[in-house]
Amino acid sequence: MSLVEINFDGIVGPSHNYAGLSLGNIASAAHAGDPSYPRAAALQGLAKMRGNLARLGVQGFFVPLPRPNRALQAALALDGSEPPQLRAAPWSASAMWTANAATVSPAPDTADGKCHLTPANLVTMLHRAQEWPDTRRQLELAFASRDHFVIHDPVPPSLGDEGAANHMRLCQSHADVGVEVFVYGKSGGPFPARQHEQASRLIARAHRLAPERTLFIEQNPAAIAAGAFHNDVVAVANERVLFTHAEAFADQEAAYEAIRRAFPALEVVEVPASAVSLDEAIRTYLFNAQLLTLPSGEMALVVPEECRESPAVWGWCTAMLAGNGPIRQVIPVDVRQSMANGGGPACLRLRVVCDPATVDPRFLLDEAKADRIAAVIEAHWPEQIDPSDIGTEPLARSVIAARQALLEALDLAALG
Ligand code: SUG
Repeated sequence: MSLVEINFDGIVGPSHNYAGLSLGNIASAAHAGDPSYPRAAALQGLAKMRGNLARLGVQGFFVPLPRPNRALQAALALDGSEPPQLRAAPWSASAMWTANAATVSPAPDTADGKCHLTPANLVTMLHRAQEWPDTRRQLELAFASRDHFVIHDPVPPSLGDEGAANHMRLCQSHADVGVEVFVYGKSGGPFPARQHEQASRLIARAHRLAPERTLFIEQNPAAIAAGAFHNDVVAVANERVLFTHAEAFADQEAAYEAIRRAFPALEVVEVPASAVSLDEAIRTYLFNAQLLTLPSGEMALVVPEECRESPAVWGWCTAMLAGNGPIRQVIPVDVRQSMANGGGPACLRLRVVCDPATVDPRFLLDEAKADRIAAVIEAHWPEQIDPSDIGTEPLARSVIAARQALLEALDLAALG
């Protein structure tokens, strides 16, 4: 059995829109009420997937969830007098950010040698709390082999859990035993701390992780207050490397020490605030990057285009590449439609270390399938959604039909 890391990207749904739903997410608030471009958004995400497929030889995906969510619409007793945010919640395409779909503990880390997944309850935000039942159905289909995967119930409310966005794994190589680091928030100034410590601890127990290889670290409240609503906005790990802003954790030095005790080979690539301020890191999403191990063994950082446009961030990247660090390439990608809602390259993917032969092949991408997905998006995804379209029946019919066409093209009508 050959364990590799597979990135499962969320295909951006046909109802992608900017409703300003996420308190503490600066981009979401800044773009509230803007027109959105679902077709362009989905094609941007697909182009990122194609790039990583070419780089890594393997890429997975999840399909959009059913929207508008009729059950949530009914539960909200909508009659037109409600605020627009409430009307928009059942339409959210937020499941595209699959880093929030689940927390994943690969087989080498768990006591029973199976890969454990816990769907995130996302209870802090109404529009995200509706995701998990449909996400879970999809995980159960994609990872149906009970010999290899265990899918847990979500953490009970009101313990907030936002999934892999607050979870990092350090290891020599993906197939080796890893140290799992759970990052939780306690406070975030005016903004909610979405990941609760007891939710993280519960998941670690359920996944049967070894206590000596499991760490719980507090996120810097100042980072949350500056707009880092998930840890993956200020830090990312891959194999032995932790790429982090210097102000990511409540006690930065203690965090490094604790990780190093459990994983002595740790290499920290730290960006000081003097080079890139917390605000600039959050604006450009430098850390919401995919840190990939290429087949050559070199590491590449897939960053948003916004990083190249920032003199501070690009200056730091250029100097880093000129040095002798473990990250040898920086690859900008255009995911601007997702970025405008606070979702960068790393938000759009869930990492699962497993043998690809154990995954339902319908969720694995190849070039021919990418062409089929592109054709459906071009034919069916709305070109533009204006705020006044949200809640209307013509748009409901078109996004339902668009998703249905995709499910049929991918032989996934079972999720209809
Ligand atoms: O939960 N944005 C998402 C972005 C999630 C990013 N994920 C990670 N960092 N892993 C969120 O805040 C905005 C929706 C709106 O405003 O319409 C939104 O849900």
